[in-house]
Amino acid sequence: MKLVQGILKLKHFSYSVSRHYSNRNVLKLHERGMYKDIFPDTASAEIVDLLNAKPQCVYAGFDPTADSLHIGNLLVIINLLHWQRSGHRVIVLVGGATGYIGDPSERTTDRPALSAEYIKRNVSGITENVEQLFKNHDTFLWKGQGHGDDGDLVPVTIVNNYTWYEKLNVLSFMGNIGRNFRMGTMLSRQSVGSRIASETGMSFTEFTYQIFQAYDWLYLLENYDCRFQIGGSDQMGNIVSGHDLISRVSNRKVYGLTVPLVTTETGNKFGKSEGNAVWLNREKTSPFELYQFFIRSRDSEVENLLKLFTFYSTGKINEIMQQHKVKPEARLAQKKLAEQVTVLVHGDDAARIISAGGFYVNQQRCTNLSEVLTLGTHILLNNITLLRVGKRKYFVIKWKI
Ligand code: YSA
Repeated sequence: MKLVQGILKLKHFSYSVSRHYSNRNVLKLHERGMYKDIFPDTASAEIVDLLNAKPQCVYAGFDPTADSLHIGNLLVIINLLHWQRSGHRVIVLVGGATGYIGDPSERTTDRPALSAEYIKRNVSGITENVEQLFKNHDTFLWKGQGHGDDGDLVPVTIVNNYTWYEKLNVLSFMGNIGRNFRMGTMLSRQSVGSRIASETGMSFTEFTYQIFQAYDWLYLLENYDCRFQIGGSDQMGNIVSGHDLISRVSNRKVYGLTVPLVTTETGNKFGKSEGNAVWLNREKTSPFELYQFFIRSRDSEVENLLKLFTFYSTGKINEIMQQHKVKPEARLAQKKLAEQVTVLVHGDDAARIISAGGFYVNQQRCTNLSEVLTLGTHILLNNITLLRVGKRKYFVIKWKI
C-alpha cells in the first residue's frame, strides 16, 4: 500500500488562537498528511477563523454501490472522526439517490444501473458500518482512552439523499437548479473529459452526477448549516461543482477538503470498482484478514499509515517509530497500526483476541471470529470444546446437549 501525498499550501498555518479553541482547528491534521487539497486553495486562514469561532458542520458522502465500506472509505470516516473529536458536527450522507445515477469519477466505463432493492440493501449495510465505526470510536478510542472527561462527542447524523430527491419534482429541479450549471464547466471536469473521449463515451445520466452532489451540499447548507465537505481526492470535481452552485445561489461561503487516495503499490486506488477492496464488513473481510492487511504494510509506509489510520498523537507515533527502528523485525509499528484499525472497525474484543495470537478450537486455529460451532467438528463427541485464546488462556466448555 502506498499513499499519494499532495502538496498542500496552507499559507497562514501558524495561527495564534486562544488555548481553549485551539483544538477546534482541524486544519492541523495537515501535519499528519491528512489533506491533499483544499478548495478554494487560498481559504486556509478563513477556515481557521471559522473553526475557531464556533463549532462547524462537515459532511462526506458514500454511494451504496456495495453493501459495505472499505479501507479507502475508512480514511474519509477517520477524518470525520477527527472533526467530531474537535467539537464539530458531523454528517455522513448515504447516497440512496446518487447510487441510481452513478458517480463517473475515476471510472473508465458507465456504471451498471443498480436495482432499487440492491441499493436499499447496500444503504443498510453502509449505515450499519458507519454506526459501528462511530460507536467503536466513542467506546474504545475516545472514552476508553480517558477522553470522556473532555466532554461527550456530538453524535454523528446519518442522512440518505433519497429522502429529499423523492420529494423533488423533475421540472422544478431542472428549472431552478440545473439552470445554474454551465455546460463548459461541466464538460471540463476531469471525470467527464476522459470519458467523453473514450470509445464507449458517457451516458447523460452519469454526466449529470455532479449536479446531484452539488445540490446535496446546498440542501445540507440550508438545512444543517453545513459549510464543509470532505471526500477522497477523486471527489474534487464534484466538490467544486457544489461550491460553484452555492456561490451562485447563496451568499454563504463553503469549503471543500480532500484526503489522499489510499492506493496499491502499483498506484491503483483501493476500492470496489478496482476489485481489490479490503472490506469493513466482517463477512466479506474477516477481522483477522483486516489485521493481517495492516501487519503486512511496509516499513517505509508504516509511519504515514499510523498518522492517517490511528488517533495516536504525533509524539506517540515518534515514540513508536523509535522503538520500531531498534528491532524492525518485531514489527511493533505494524502491530500498533493493525490493532488500532481493528479496534475501530471491529471493537476491542476482536483486536485483543487477534493480537494475543488468535483463538483455537480443539487446537485448530480459527481466523473467523464469528465461527459457527458445529457438532462433531468443534464440539467433540463427549460434548466438550477446548478453547484457547492466545498462547496460554485455555477454556473447557461443557455443552448441555
Ligand atoms: C458524496 C457527496 C454527495 O452529496 C453524494 C454522494 C457522494 C458520494 C461520492 N460521489 C462517491 O461516489 N463516493 S464513493 O462512494 O465512491 O466513496 C466514498 C468516499 O470514499 C469518497 O469521498 C471517496 O473519494 C472515498 N474513497 C474511495 N476510495 C478511496 C477513498 N478515499 C481514499 N482512498 C481510497 N482508495
